[in-house]
Amino acid sequence: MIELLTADTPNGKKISIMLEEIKFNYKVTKINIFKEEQFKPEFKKISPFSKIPVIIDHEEKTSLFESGAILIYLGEKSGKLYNKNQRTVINQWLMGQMAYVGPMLGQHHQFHHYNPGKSEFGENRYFKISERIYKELDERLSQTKFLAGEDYTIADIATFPWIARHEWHDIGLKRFKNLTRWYEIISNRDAVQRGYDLLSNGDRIPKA
Ligand SMILES: N[C@@H](CCC(=O)N[C@@H](CS)C(=O)NCC(=O)O)C(=O)O
Repeated sequence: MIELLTADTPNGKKISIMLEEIKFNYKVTKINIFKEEQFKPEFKKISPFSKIPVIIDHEEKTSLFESGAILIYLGEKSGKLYNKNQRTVINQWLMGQMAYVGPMLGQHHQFHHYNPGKSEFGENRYFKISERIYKELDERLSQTKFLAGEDYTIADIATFPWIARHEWHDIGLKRFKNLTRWYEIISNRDAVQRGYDLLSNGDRIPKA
């Protein structure tokens, strides 16, 4: 059994979507990051940067932090969505999500969604970077069906919950037809819909 310690955020949803896709038995333990539960010593022991998500694999008596590392672990363990022959390509799109797409869109959330009017520089900078990310993903998806090629992989699972915040971004997902096609295909997967509703409170995937 896998225990997923998380909050209901894009990084958290990556893992519940993956667990639904590979049909692993799991339970969610909520970490309230607004009440600073991530800084409790028992959580810090398994998450040195005090961040969600974390998993505990009770069968293996092991725990993991960092969503990309968790996706790789679950992909290897299940033999699904992380095909051995495609790993070089999958890793690039996964690392690109971890190092660029997630952190930049995360900053855009901070300036544009949570704190508008506080910094014109921050708002403009991350709006432009986010728009550029939409364009870059759209360009890639004009060449391939999914990010790492013709198959749906952990690289798509890592990226999807961030694009699912498109209403916060105000960039206009529909302007990007390949990204929209990709978004709609993934949105329609049953496992993705179940995993998106991480805390079972009826959270639905926003339409494109
Ligand atoms: N690179 C990390 C980022 C995780 C992350 O930023 N988690 C946020 C929520 S989405 C968090 O735990 N924030 C609480 C904090 O930083 O105190 C991953 O992908 O796992």
